[in-house]
Amino acid sequence: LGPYFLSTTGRCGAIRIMMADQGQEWKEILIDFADWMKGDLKASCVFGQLPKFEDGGLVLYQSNAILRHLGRNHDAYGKDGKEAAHIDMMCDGIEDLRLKYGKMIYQEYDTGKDPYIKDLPNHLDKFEAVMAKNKTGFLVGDKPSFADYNLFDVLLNHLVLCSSCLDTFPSLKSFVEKMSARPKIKAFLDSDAYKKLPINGNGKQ
Ligand code: GTS
Repeated sequence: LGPYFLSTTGRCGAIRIMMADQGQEWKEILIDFADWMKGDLKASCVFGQLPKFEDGGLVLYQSNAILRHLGRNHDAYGKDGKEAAHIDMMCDGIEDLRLKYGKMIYQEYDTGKDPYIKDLPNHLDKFEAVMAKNKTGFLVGDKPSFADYNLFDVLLNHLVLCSSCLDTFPSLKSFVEKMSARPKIKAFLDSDAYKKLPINGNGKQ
């Protein structure tokens, strides 16, 4: 496995957390911004962006496609087509939140942070409802899917933005606590490899 990541947690957080929890070993190549700006790697990427992920002969771009690939390979994509469809749906909902978060961080942090935090419960309550309804501690089915790792990563980022953001969402709060306590995830979150990276490329969080 050989993912190329920009030197941030960014869109690679969920991929790393999932690989760690699934007991995978990977070699990662971190690209610092100065090297990225030289342009050669960017020009070689299908969509001109990282992450890039290599698994044997397979080369993949797009973080959600990479998560789906890991989901297929690690039995983390539901037990049947119906669960897989719901997992896809949840992943797309997480993507919508990730895009809103990225817009605030990269385009309007100074003026947009407070309104974003004020509006955040109107987004988190959707995930809370699904989590509470499923009752297993996961979004879909009774074990973690790639959407759970994706949600977990997004929630960790939001807890840095606003440490109280889950206080009114008991199912999400318990989900984060339980995911954080899974031994391989805990070891990864405690590692320098995780801690040394900023969440976002512009230093805002
Ligand atoms: N839809 C893409 C995905 O999900 O992989 C978006 C990828 C993306 O935004 N990549 C950023 C990038 O390459 C880095 S990160 O935000 O994922 O950390 N930025 C540099 C550039 O030149 O666009």
